[in-house]
Amino acid sequence: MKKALVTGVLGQDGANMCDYLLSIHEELEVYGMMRRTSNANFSNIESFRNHPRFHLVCGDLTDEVSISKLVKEIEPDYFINFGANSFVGCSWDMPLQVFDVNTLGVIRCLESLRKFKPDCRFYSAGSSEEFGDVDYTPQDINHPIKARSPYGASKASARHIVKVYRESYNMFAIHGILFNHEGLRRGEEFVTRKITKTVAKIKRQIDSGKKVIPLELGNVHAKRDWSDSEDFVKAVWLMLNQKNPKEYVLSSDETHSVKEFVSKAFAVAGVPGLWSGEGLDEKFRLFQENTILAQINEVFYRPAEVQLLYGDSSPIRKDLGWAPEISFDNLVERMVKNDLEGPKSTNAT
Ligand code: NDP
Ligand code: GDR
Repeated sequence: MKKALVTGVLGQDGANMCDYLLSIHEELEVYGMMRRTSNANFSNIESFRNHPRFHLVCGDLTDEVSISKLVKEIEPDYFINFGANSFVGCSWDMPLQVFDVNTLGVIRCLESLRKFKPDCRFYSAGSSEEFGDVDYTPQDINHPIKARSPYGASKASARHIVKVYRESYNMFAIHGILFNHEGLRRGEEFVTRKITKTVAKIKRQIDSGKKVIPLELGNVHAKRDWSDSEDFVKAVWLMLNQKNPKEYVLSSDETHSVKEFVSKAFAVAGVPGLWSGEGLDEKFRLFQENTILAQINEVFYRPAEVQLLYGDSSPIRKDLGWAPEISFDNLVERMVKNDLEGPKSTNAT
């Protein structure tokens, strides 16, 4: 039996990856690593937590002892590192913690593998945030590193160290670049989930004749290349199983503004609206009525912003035959419908 160790299992991608691996492989033991917290939220793994080939293990990317212990005990054939402080917005407030988890954490994984399981295949989750204030569009794997946040810089540093280990020790270690990806297991502080959850709440307020409490956002003009995480975990697995450790970009190859996401999400919920105004006065109002559905609150602005992300994933589509199945419209629809159904449905199936 082969073994895969996946960090960040209570988060979006870790849970989707374990779910996917358990569903496609009968000959794979899957170890999901969570960090110890006083009140952990297991909702993302409820659907497979009791699967006979799934094992929930504890470890922390900031603690070398815990990572080495797991590598020694499990002897994984695949190590998929989705664990991170993944929220760009908070990375200015805690840059040292972000580097400790996202950069030093990667070194701890690589060192443990180098010492105890050097033939293990390692995936490090790179980010389009490394491209920052982009030089050209669409961005491919050769785009220069121009990070705009401590988070982006931490991922760029991780990318360099993965390359160093790959070339120095001949390890199968890759840092594939992921553009934004969302879905039913998405954390609530990220803009897509914040929008879909609030849209569902507003729909309930309207239906029950209650006062509408508007959605509050920061920079609604930012453009992102949004995909579904369920498509991406399949591509990461393809990357890990190719002959040579080549790195790829994963993206939908489309770009949409936050404003567009908001309009679509309200439309899916049957609450059509229109944007008007500029800057801090920009508002999204219920069609032909004055009710404000969404407005700007500058507390959500960031010290430096990445205005435009738009990927080029043609190389992985051509070389490894990957093709995403969930379009931008499907993604918005799935997320809004899931949130309209209420809290019980936040466990993806
Ligand atoms: P999430 O925030 O949903 O999941 C990250 C997980 O990492 C959480 O479960 C978190 O634990 C865990 N974690 C945080 N700190 C530690 C630590 N010190 N030790 C062990 N685990 C820790 O992120 P995603 O699933 O969306 O992202 C997965 C990876 O992909 C991340 O590395 C992210 O930076 C990267 N990425 C994501 C993109 C996206 O759009 N989703 C795009 C590009 C890159 P807890 O649940 O306790 O908080
Ligand atoms: P991002 O995702 O920073 O791209 O990082 P996020 O959803 O947080 O922001 C996307 C864009 O929306 C703008 N925005 C807001 N964002 C949040 N969170 N809350 C708001 O109220 C709001 N209003 C406007 C942001 O300014 C930004 O421009 C995600 C994460 O998953 C990273 O881990 C990953 O590496 C990158 O995607 C690629």
